[in-house]
Amino acid sequence: MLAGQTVLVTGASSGIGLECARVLAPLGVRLLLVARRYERLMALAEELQTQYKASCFAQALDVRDRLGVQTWFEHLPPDWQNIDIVINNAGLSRGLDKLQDGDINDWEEMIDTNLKGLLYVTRLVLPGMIHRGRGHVVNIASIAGLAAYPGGNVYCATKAAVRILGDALKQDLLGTPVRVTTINPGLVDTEFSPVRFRGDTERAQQVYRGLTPLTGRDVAETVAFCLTRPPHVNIQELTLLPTDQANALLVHRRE
Ligand code: NDP
Ligand code: 8X3
Repeated sequence: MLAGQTVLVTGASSGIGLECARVLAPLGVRLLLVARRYERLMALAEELQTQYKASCFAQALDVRDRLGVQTWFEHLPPDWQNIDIVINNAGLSRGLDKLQDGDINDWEEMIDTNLKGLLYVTRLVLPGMIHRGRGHVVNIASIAGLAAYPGGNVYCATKAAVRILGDALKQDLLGTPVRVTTINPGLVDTEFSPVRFRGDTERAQQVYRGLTPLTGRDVAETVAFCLTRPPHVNIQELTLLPTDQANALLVHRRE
């Protein structure tokens, strides 16, 4: 069903994005892998080429760089230009400060990556999808966009924005075959927390203390499920959490 389709995965160098590539490679898709850490992308591409003979193209890209994203897209080799599926996954959080104590650089990094970067990429790939009559936009939002938690402020706002953008985009695309899916994961054990706490691994590990978090693969398999529904089925929004998590504020720790 997906064989031969070109899938763009943003933030493929780690965590959920990397696992999306691993889960989709055996399905015969062509993988366009982007993130800032090129060496990691190359290692992933080599792994998938060796293991599945997957067709992969890895490129360094900072989704915050509006001109860079435009130039990257315009210079894609012709056989990589027809993107059928985009997994807008690149994203991050920084800190857990109260808004009144927040670092505005952190806010800008989150807004520029999670929201503006997603918009830059999506704006470029959509016209081709509509023109070719085939496409699927998958946005990795978060349960942080369903309800805020203390110190989550700007990160939660970016994810709430991603959710409402998905809702808006579905309306704008109505009448086309292009599908839009928003995925809201709960706690996933990736580099997310080390990035949020800037390498403070002890603090990062506390996030998952006493519970079994989701893995990147759990989320990737959910993405693959959405992508492999028949063309008349659009999973509009899907929330998945660890069994020991009820929402962003309520977890059960077995300690
Ligand atoms: P990771 O930190 O493991 O992965 C984040 C990915 O985003 C990396 O590949 C990173 O690559 C990429 N990225 C970050 N900034 C940029 C940028 N400016 N340009 C391009 N790529 C970028 O975390 P996750 O896998 O957990 O995060 C993936 C998504 O899932 C994020 O949107 C996150 O908000 C969301 N999410 C995560 C949850 C969790 O608990 N882990 C729960 C709910 C949602 P590089 O640094 O090489 O650029
Ligand atoms: C990441 C999940 O709850 O740490 O989006 O914000 S949470």
